[in-house]
Amino acid sequence: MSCEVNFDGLVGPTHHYAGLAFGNLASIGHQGAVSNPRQAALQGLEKMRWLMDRGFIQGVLPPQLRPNFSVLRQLGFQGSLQAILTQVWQQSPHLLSMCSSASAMWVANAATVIPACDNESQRTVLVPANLLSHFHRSIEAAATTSLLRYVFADRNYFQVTAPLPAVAAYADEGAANHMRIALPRQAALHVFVYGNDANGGRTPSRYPSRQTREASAAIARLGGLAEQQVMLVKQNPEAIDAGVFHNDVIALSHDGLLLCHQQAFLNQLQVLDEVRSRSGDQVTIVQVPEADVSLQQAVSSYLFNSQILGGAAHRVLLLPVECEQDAAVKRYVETELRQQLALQEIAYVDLQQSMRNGGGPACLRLRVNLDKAALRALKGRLILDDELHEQLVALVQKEYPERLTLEQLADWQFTRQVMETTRNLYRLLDLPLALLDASL
Ligand code: SUG
Repeated sequence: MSCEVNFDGLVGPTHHYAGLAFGNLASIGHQGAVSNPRQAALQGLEKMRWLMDRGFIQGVLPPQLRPNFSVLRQLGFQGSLQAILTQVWQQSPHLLSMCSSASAMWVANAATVIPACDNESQRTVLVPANLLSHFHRSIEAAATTSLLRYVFADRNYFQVTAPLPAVAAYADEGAANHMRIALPRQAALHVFVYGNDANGGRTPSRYPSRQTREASAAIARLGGLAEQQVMLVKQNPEAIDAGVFHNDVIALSHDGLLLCHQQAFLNQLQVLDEVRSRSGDQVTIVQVPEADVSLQQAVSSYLFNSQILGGAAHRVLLLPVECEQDAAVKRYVETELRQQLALQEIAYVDLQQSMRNGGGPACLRLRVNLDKAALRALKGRLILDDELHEQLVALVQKEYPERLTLEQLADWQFTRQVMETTRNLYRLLDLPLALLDASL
């Protein structure tokens, strides 16, 4: 019997607001705001604790080393780490900001995961995302691949592939554009959502699409999925233009449920008919009408970036607190969704620090289905218990800055402290410090 383990990305100590993600309205809207990395990490840890307290198995993934000196060297900066820092700050503060982004916290973009029970090899396949639509995110891929290869090293249970080729035709943003619909008497259906494809068709006009059909098809192949288990679905270009930069901002799946906004997909009625017929009518689809929650409200409240957890006996919905603050969204959740999703518990979580960069509850987690043996085969100390949670909170409280501006990123003493904090986290999580070499 396998169960879903949520691995949340721990926010790194360089979390800041640089307006780096064009098409992500929150990121652009908070450019230059002063961030609070300590609060950001504590908010994330509080969310993890909430799940753990309800009996869900909760994992944690560490931040990456920032700034990413390895990329700066690749771009021609030379000398000691301190010399590199000085040069890049003089020549391009923006580049330093990109290379210092804590964006690896949004682990829904770390990889796409195909559970062992869904494919022929009977191994969980993880395909690290190349994240190439934005420079600051593309530099995550190397360290993410090393980390996943270390944690999921046991070839009896796991296979971690290489990221897809880093060219626009294979732009891939991981699990954020993938939905798995579990079905009782047949193989799970995998819905891959993309924004554009080589054959043309409608594309967004304002904002970029971040996932291609070709990338999604390649991941389905790598995951060893049979053709009848795979659907490739195009995002609604209007949704992308309204700020839906990933599918998980407008739709989500859990077990046999699919929850989506009325405007999530192109040709939505046909898409949903096909989901129904492919699943032998065993899927529960809840479509949220524009009249109840507008596209704009979906984006500002992040309703669809919530997490549905648990089985039918105790189904829980965990939403960002922004959904509680929007009266229409709250009403819809507490009446319609409570009933249609048969929810036993609804809770709102404060992730404001991450939300200001466009990262809600679901962005911060990567779902991995694991049975007991596979769970035991994991390397590192990544499954949260009271002790680990306490230790992480203590480390964050002691070492994370409470206020961070761009200027501080250029300060050598600050950088040394941040690097030491990252090393301390790896020590606490029983991860080899050599994993940090990819960023040095
Ligand atoms: O890629 N924001 C991230 C948010 C990712 C959210 N993830 C999911 N939806 N799964 C992004 O747009 C902003 C960083 C900055 O502006 O400083 C950023 O990268």
